[in-house]
Amino acid sequence: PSWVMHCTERTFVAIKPDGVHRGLIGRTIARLEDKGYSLVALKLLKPSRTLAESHYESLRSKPFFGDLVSFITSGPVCAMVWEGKDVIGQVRKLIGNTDPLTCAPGTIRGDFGIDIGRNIIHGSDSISSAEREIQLWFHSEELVDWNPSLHE
Ligand code: 3AN
Repeated sequence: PSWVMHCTERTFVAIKPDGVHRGLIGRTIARLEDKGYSLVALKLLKPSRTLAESHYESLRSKPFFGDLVSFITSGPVCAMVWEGKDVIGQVRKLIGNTDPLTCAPGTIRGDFGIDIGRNIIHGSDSISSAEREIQLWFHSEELVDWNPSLHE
């Protein structure tokens, strides 16, 4: 179908250890599916320090960097790649601002959190970070193509 042709943008989403421990994987996936996005990769892992430090590379100089890396490596993370029209920007809207206290109700952080250091979920903030983060967290064979015939 013609609509499949538009669904080429991809973003990296991770439910952080706080979100996993609180049982928010299912509800988070449901929100992104309900919006109309397709899951193209999914795994649960406890990230290594190296992976966490690379992921948050741009925040290395921040005072909270050490705590952030300790936190993200402290337990299971549900790493995903989602695909669809404008998925990077739309997922950021569904997630809400960095500080859950400033998020609108209805957003994931707005509905489920109060702490900036425990803000449940990560979503890539640009095309370049999405590409970088997808490569960092996944091997290309782990990404599923929903419509392989288009690329034959
Ligand atoms: P976002 O996750 O909304 O893209 P970033 O990239 O600025 O926000 O920050 C990455 C992560 O760093 C946040 N999700 C949050 O866990 C943590 N973080 C950001 N700012 C602070 C802060 N002021 N204090 C503690 N942790 C922070």
